[in-house]
Amino acid sequence: MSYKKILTIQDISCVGQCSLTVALPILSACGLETCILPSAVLSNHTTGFGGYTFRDLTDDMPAIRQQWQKEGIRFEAIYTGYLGNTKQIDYVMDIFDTMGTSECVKIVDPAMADNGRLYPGFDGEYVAAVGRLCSCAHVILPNITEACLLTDTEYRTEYDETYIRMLMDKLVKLGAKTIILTGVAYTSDKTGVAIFENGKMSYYEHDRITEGSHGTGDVFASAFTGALLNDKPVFEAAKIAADYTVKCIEHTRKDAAHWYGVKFELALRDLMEMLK
Ligand code: PXL
Repeated sequence: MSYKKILTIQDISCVGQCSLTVALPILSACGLETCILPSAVLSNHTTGFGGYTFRDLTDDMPAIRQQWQKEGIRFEAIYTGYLGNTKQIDYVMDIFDTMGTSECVKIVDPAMADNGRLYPGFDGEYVAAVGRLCSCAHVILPNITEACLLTDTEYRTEYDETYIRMLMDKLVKLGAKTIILTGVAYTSDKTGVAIFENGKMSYYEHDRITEGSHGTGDVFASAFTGALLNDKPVFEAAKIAADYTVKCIEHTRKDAAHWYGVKFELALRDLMEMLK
């Protein structure tokens, strides 16, 4: 694998093991030069804590991009996660258009919702903007809640393959070539990832651990991106990311005080081994 430079755009939640504090170490462990563009700085993430501070960095984004452009900096991949507002999404689309190499891989995790609900602070206008961003991506990684919001589909907790195929067909119409739909569980003890690539759907199933799964979307998306840029095929990259995420949850599940994230650091060696 050649040494690649990737840009990841998401918030810094200072406490809570999500977004940049997860993406940066995971991508680095995958052997990638990882540049960051923080979309906001929060004291902690927005789910489960009693409150949070939020410093919006939207207005810094255009000047940072211009400076990079002056320096002739280009990225071989751009991966986005949690973004703060609709204006930021326009700036990110501009970065997609101007800051990638000719082969740049654009990966969008539409991190905005889970368990049937939007994260605090987001609304329908934001969902529509995330949909526009997804249409500019090569790969999108929604969970089922995000997929429903993006496609205006009723959210269900119980479903069959027909429902997942219908969601996938609607996601394809958004425009991304490759779709990784996470948290697809047909039984109570297993869950998995549905993958759409080159017109075909496949499914990777693994054990389902119900406790302690906050932030696993970011862990999965970062590990998937790291594996893909290590030249792993899409299905293999999704499998590696899923297996790594399960290991992270296993390290965390017995520690009730650690409800806000997963101990992803303890499984980084396993991830590096899986990439060999
Ligand atoms: O992708 C999870 C995430 C990232 N960043 C912030 C969040 C969340 C989920 O709650 O609040 C700020």
